[in-house]
Amino acid sequence: MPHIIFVMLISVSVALLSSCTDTPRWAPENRVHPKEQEVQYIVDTDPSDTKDPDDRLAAFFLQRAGNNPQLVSATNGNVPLKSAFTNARELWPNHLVVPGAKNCTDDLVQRYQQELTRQELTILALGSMRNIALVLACHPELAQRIRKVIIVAGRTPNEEFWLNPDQKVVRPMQDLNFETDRQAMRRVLEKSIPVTFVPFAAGNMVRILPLDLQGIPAVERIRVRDHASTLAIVGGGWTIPPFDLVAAAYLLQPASFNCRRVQAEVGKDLVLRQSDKATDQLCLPSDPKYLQALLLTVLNG
Ligand SMILES: [Ca+2]
Repeated sequence: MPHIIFVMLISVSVALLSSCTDTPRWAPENRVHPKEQEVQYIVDTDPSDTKDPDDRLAAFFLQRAGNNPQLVSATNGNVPLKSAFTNARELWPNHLVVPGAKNCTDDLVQRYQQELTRQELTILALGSMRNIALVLACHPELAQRIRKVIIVAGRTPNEEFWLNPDQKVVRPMQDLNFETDRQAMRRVLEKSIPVTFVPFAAGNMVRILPLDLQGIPAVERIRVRDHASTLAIVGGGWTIPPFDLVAAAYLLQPASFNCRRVQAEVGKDLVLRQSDKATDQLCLPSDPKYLQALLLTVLNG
C-alpha cells in the first residue's frame, strides 16, 4: 500500500507540473481532410455531465461532421437513465431524443420500430446494451433491419485496461458498457446482427489533450480538463482516452481502422477471440496520429 501511495504522489506531482507547463499540440496546419461516408444511423448514448466526457465529444463530433442520426436514445452506464436523457436532450437540441425504456410499450421501442421499418440502419451504441436488447426482445423481426451495431466494449483474451500499461497504478479500468448490463449484451450478441467492437484499446490509442480542444464551448473544455485531471493520477498523462468519440469516427470513416474477425464470449468479461469464421469484428485505428488529427479537425471546426 505505501508503494501505491508513493506512486500516486509522484503521479499527482507530475500531473500538476505538466498541467502548468503543457501547451497545446494542435495547430491549424495539423488539419486533415475528412473522407467520411454518409451513414444512416441511431445513436444510443449515456452522456454524463460530471464524469467521462466522451459521449459529449461524440455528440459534438457527429453534429459538426454534418452526418446526423435518425434518432437519439438515452441509456444507462456512466449515469442513470434519467440523467442520461436530460444530458442527451441538451447535447442534441435539434434531434428527436427518447428516454431509455423498460417495456415494449415505451416510446423508445416504438420509435426504433418506426425508424427501422422505414430504412435499414446502423446503431452506434455508446452505453450499455439495455435499450437495444429490449427492442430486439419486443420485435425480433427488427434484427434483420439493423445493418450493424457498433459497440464500445470487449477485450482480447487476458487484456487488462490500463491507461498506462507500464505504470499500472491502482487497478485496471472497467469495461463499463458491458459490466453495466452483461445479460443485455448477451441477448444482443445472440442475434444474427453484424457487430463491430471499438473497445478500450481503440480509445486509449488516440489520447486527447484538453488544451487541444479549442473549438468546443469553454464549459465543455473545462469538463474535459477536469476529467483529465482525475485520470492523470492513474497514468492518464493529463489526457483523456476518447472512447465514444473514436467509435463515432469509426462510424463515419471505417477505412481508417484495421479490423479483424472475432468471436465474442460473454462471461465475467466480454472476451473477443480471433476467428476467421466469425462475422463480428474488432477494429482499432490504423494510424492513431491521423485519427487524432481527424477528430480535432472536426471538433475545432
Ligand atoms: Ca458512453
